[in-house]
Amino acid sequence: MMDFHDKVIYQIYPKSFMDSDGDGVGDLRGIIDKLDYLQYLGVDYIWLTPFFISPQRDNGYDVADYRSVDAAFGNMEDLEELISQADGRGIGVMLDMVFNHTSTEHEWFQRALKGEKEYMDYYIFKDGSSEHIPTNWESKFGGPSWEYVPNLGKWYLHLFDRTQADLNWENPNVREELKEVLRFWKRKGIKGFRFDVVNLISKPEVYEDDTEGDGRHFYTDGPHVHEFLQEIVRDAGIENMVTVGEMSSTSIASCIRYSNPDERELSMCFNFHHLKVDYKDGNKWELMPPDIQALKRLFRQWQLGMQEHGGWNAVFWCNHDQPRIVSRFGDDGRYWKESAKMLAASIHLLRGTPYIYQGEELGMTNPYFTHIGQYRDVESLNYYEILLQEGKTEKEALQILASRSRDNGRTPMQWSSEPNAGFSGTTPWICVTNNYKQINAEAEKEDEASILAYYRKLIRLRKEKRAIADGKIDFLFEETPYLFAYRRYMECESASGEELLVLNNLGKEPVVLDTAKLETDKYKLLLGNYEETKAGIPQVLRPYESLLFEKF
Ligand code: TEU
Repeated sequence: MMDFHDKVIYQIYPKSFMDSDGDGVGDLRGIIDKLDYLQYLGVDYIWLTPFFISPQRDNGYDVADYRSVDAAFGNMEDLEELISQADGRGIGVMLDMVFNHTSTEHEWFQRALKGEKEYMDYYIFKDGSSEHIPTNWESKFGGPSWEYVPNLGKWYLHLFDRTQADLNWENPNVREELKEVLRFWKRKGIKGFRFDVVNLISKPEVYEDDTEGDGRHFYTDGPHVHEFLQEIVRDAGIENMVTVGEMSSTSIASCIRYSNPDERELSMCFNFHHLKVDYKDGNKWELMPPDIQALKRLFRQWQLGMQEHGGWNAVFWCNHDQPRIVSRFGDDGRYWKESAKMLAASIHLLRGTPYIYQGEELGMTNPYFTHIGQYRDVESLNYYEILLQEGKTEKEALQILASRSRDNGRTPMQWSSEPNAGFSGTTPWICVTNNYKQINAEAEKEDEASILAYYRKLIRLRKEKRAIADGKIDFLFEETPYLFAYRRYMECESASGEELLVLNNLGKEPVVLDTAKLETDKYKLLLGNYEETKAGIPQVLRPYESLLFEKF
């Protein structure tokens, strides 16, 4: 078994996790204060999203210095203490390496702007007059992906915000600089890395207009991406650490290469195809209910494709860019508890390493903001304007944001029923979701039937059952709409021949099970998400019901 197959990783968005110094912004000491909670939950690693010095145009994904702690989050001593205190609890710290681009406030870019050739070559500058944009590619946050610098008479590429300039990975000096960053953090005791949009680092040789799309097919999983990854992983000496690449619009074939141990690239990959099944015609800003059949199909394809060719998935529903899953594919009203638990089980029992995003383990919901003034995210603010320009009314645009904004996942962690959800002694940088009196960690710790308790059980089960961590997977009842069912089993296992059966109803209507296909008297119930569950395999699954059985 690879070292990370039985591990669970918890993502922390420091700005919204815990504010220890009462300024309304979460910080590193706040994370230290909550390590006991993370140990109680049972996670093996925490991945911290960027806390480096940054102008915060994109909440830290615009890094101005890769080897620093922004004063808003604390200082290097706080980080060192966090690493050592986490280590004492058996928790490894993973950092977020934003290596596709830097902030335009980074020293390298500032020197490039002064016309220093050496540093201009760190970025992607193209000659041209202000009227001649190099290509028609679009930024992921809306608008063109090029910005003109009048005093240089050149354009620079930014696939994200214009303050996030893309690095030129073709330049070996850039790669050396980034390896040094990795070595620096390794020496500090960091145990793993998440690489931000790392499949976008290799740009094409020729820059030309995209006649069919926004330009992504020119640079997604680009020509030298595998070479570059192999090189930095090898030279920085991080082959044995846990690494995960965030892969934008990628393919199964590419992710097999990124994550197959023989290729010596990364431990695993995030892909987002399953989180686009509610985008109408692929457009995030057009509302549509989730297409559950497409969701089932995608899981099946990715699970089987990766299994067949030795790849490894990071499995997840939530992160700081995504709305809350219980509000999205579940039901945050009547079936809040059941659907949150079912969604948890449906991915934690898959083949892959599960990620939990802070608050997901409590069943935190979208906040349903109603004013544009409540939003903070650069993408949300840009798209609000774009939607209005496209002719949407304010009400319609707000409705879209309430479902799609990245801020849905960025509201403060709900620790208790105290003011500001126990996150801060003062008004937080972004509003708390107003259901925190019912949904919070303190209340759920007291309740054996809570969503939190369910996540703890799922984490423990991964450590107890080899079939979960390392077993094979195959899918059952594919033709039954809303039924997401699979088997996990150890092959060639002499002793127990461990085999598990997972049944999830992804919908709010009951699902009839064709039990003739199962040896129903051979299964023992291990876990169920309803408070009362009969021991055997039922004829009908209740709304959002989730059951885990072991075969004997
Ligand atoms: O995100 C990459 C990315 O492309 C998306 O998740 C993006 O936020 C979404 O497609 C917009 O609709 C990563 C980080 O997770 C994100 O927070 C950063 O803003 C982005 O990279 C740039 O660094």
